[in-house]
Amino acid sequence: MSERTLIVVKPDGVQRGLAGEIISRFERKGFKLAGSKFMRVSEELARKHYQVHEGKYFYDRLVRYICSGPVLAMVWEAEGIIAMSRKMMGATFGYDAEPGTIRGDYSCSKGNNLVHGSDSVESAEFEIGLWFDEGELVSWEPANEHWLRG
Ligand code: DAT
Ligand code: MG
Repeated sequence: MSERTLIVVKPDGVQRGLAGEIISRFERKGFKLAGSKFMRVSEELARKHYQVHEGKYFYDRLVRYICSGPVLAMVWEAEGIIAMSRKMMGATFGYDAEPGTIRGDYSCSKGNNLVHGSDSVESAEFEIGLWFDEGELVSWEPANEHWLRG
């Protein structure tokens, strides 16, 4: 069963010119892009996106950070993508993340950790619905599908 996840290159990732690198890692892994948009995040969207963190001491800072510059929001698709993409992103704080992961290779910060990825099927469904209209998502068959799966 194919699974979808929301991946967002956060403002620091965009400003540091790492959007292409992040796309490239997911593309080379064999994930399928289902949608993308370069956008500014409204405070309303940020607050909903991070609603599970409401009340925590870093919630307001988190909302300010995600709204602080443009982001690249994407939906990627593959069987098991949520667990795989979380591994590829690395631990939450850049200074904890293992080398070889996106955060481990490019971030030594706590909060400026370059990338967001949904962490469960439920959060992926909620987040994709929040960030994308169904009409913005594309269903397609990559020509190399046969070589990637099985
Ligand atoms: P992740 O982004 O790995 O899913 P999360 O959902 O627990 O991590 O938290 C969302 C973001 O909030 C995370 O990318 C960085 C920030 N954050 C999490 N815990 C924090 C803390 N204890 N202090 C400061 N920022 C924190
Ligand atoms: Mg999270």
